[in-house]
Amino acid sequence: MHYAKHQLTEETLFKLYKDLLRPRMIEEKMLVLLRQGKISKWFSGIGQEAISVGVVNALNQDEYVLPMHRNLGVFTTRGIPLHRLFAQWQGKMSGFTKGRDRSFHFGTQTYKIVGMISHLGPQLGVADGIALAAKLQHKKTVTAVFTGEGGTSEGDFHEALNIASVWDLPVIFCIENNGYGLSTPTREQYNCKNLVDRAVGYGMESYTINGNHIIEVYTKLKAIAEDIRKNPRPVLIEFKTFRMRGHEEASGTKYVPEELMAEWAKKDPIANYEAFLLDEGILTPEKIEALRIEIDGQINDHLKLAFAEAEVESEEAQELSDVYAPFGEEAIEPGKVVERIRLVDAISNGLRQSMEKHSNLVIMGQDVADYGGVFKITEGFMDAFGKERVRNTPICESGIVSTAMGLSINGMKAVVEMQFADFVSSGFNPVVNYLAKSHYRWGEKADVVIRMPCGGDVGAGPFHSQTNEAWFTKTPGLKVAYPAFPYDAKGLLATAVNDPNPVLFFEHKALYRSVYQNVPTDYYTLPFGKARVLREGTDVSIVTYGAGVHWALATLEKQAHISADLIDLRTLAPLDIEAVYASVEKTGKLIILQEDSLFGGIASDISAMVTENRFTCLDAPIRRVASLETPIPFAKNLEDNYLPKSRFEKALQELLAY
Ligand SMILES: Cc1ncc(C[n+]2csc(CCOP(=O)(O)OP(=O)(O)O)c2C)c(N)n1
Repeated sequence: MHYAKHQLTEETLFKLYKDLLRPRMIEEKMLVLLRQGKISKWFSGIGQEAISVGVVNALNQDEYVLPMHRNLGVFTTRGIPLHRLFAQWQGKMSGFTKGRDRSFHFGTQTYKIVGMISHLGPQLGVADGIALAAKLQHKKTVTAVFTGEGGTSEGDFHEALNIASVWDLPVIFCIENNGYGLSTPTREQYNCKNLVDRAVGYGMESYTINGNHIIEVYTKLKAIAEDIRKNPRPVLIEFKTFRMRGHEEASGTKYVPEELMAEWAKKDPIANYEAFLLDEGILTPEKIEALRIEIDGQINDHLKLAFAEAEVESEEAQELSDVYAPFGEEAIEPGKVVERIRLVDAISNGLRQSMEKHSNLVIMGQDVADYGGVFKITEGFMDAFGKERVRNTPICESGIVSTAMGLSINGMKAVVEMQFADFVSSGFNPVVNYLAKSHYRWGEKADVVIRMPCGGDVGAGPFHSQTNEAWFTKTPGLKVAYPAFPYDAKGLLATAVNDPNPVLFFEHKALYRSVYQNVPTDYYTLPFGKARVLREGTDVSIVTYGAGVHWALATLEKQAHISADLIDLRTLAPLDIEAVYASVEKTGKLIILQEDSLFGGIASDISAMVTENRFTCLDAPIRRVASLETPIPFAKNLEDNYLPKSRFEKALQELLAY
């Protein structure tokens, strides 16, 4: 490998060497500890250090970097105290995740590092969001994100690059092509010659860089970063390198041909650079020895600190309290002036007022800008708030949910409109794995609301009618709202936007234009976790939400003699189970009506909780009434039979007669 000084100062050349040596020496130590059984899993970046070190040195300290599992050099070059890294790997308290996640799965705002989740790909979209926030705030910064060549096969890679290109986001996408993804060689991973060739398809600039050559990595990245700061745009870089050890230490490298190993061993980024610095007289054997002793001393001192630290203690209350970011907002009372509007208007109105209140709020979704969204909720928003804050997105739910997370990390708020709730399945991974787990894992909020136009009775078939709230109520870390009335929808949406936690906000399409109410015109909020008792009675408790509320109301109107409590849950996570208990204590009978098919829905859990906690109050078995265990069908007769509204009245009468 040929090196030249490239007008770099001796100081810089020496710093780069020191930055390379530190992760190498830490790794060598870790491999010893691993053999001794003192640490668990280890993903080695030996031989790839020049990429992490070169990239981080080319960035400013206030610019975000999103590393993967082989980028120890990112963490050490950013100057994280080693004992905190060691504590993190040992699952100890002074790490970054209170023992809740392992290895490099953490972020830190102090060092502007956002670590990966295991699923690899979402990371790339998060970088888009961070860069978008920087661009909207007129910060002239770049964001660098890493992926292996294996990770480029994920849809998230395509989505993130496409978004960044369409939106001119200042992101440096760094592919570390190290020959293997676990045991899979590149020829089985992709079928193009070079991965950078894909940049053409995204309309993006690209570079191939020798990833084992620190001066090449550093000088090229520095020039690229400086240029992007002035002229924001994404760049794709393929670093050619090689993975010198197994995927993780236990899995070995039997499948890697020996010649390949030998060939790449000759290209070691540290040995070659060291030889160059020795030639140039910048290093001497004595200087190297002294530096090694210094780093070795640091590693040992910091290891001692980490080993001396006690194991984390498990405190149930503490664990539960960290699932959500703190949010104890006082409700803002509604004003006296009202107007009679539909559910769809109330949501639009509430969202508009949130946009006025929060200048850092961005709305993203398919066709939400000029077109106003397919349900017209954001009609006129683009004119009022501009195209930067009301953003049409390409069709890429996963990439956009990840982008929303990135906006939140970089100080903004996001509302994402799913065109139909059904399509959230294409963005499911970042919702349940990134947003939901972020605060519990590393204390980072996910200030994102996902609006979910949902529900059946609209003749729209299996892919435009689902009510999929149970996919999310199952997942700790998410909040779920499901209003049935305009008044609730407006106030709960305002709260959802204020809440720094991720909220799935369900809006029933069949109610959008059929339910009217007097709704206060001014801004107000309503608290989550508070059900509303709509009717009071003595003989039975009816618990429901969404369209179910209106079906139950219609039934009670028809059967005026029935004396029932009717409870509208309004939010499902948090769930106001106390309201249900209080009602059951009074009536002794409980029927739960849900639009979703029966198995695994919220009705089952409410039934279980009441059985476990209020069994002695019950005078009859609890009834659950729900849709059939089929996908939701299209034809009117089929859909009518699928939905539970025709079965509810009979079930209610049977329960009363019990
Ligand atoms: C969605 C998902 N699928 C599979 C895995 C298992 N897995 C973890 S890392 C990895 C290989 C990644 O290869 P590459 O992106 O090239 O990075 P490298 O490990 O080579 O640095 C695999 C298959 C995962 N973590 N997430």
